[in-house]
Amino acid sequence: MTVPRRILLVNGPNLNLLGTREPGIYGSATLADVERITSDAASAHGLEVRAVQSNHEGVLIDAIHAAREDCAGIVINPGGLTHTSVVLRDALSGVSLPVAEVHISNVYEREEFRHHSYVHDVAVVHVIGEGVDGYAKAVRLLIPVITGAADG
Ligand code: CA2
Repeated sequence: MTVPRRILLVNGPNLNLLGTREPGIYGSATLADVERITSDAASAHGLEVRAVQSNHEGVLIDAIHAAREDCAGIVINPGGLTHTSVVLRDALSGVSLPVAEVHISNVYEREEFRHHSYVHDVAVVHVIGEGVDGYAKAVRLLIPVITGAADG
């Protein structure tokens, strides 16, 4: 079977507020900017991006399940669900696609409750605290995993 040339980009709850509040933590880029940055990085490697953002956990789970059909990997910033959601973790491990976990802020330099990620050990790539450019880095690091190349 040929590998689909598509990546699913998932942004979790409240990330639709990017660029409107808390610029000191998250910068001034918007969710649209994040989606463009990710698409540009993917298209440089001949891949397209399907982007989903939702404030509803079930919508994210359904999008992850659907990715089984036509995506080669997942780039996800689960937002606050990172620190709370076994359900999201189970969905990611259940689809058996390579996962890149992204956080815009450095969660390890913030409150202790942000230090634990339920997603961490189901992801093969982690980009933490590199701002919105971290999404492009996540794509670049995910490509060799998707293609099976030794490095990227
Ligand atoms: O640093 C990240 O990317 C986070 O995943 C963002 C989450 C937070 O709960 C995680 O601990 C770290 C929060 C997303 C909310 O984004 C906002 C953006 C602008 C204004 C308000 C919230």
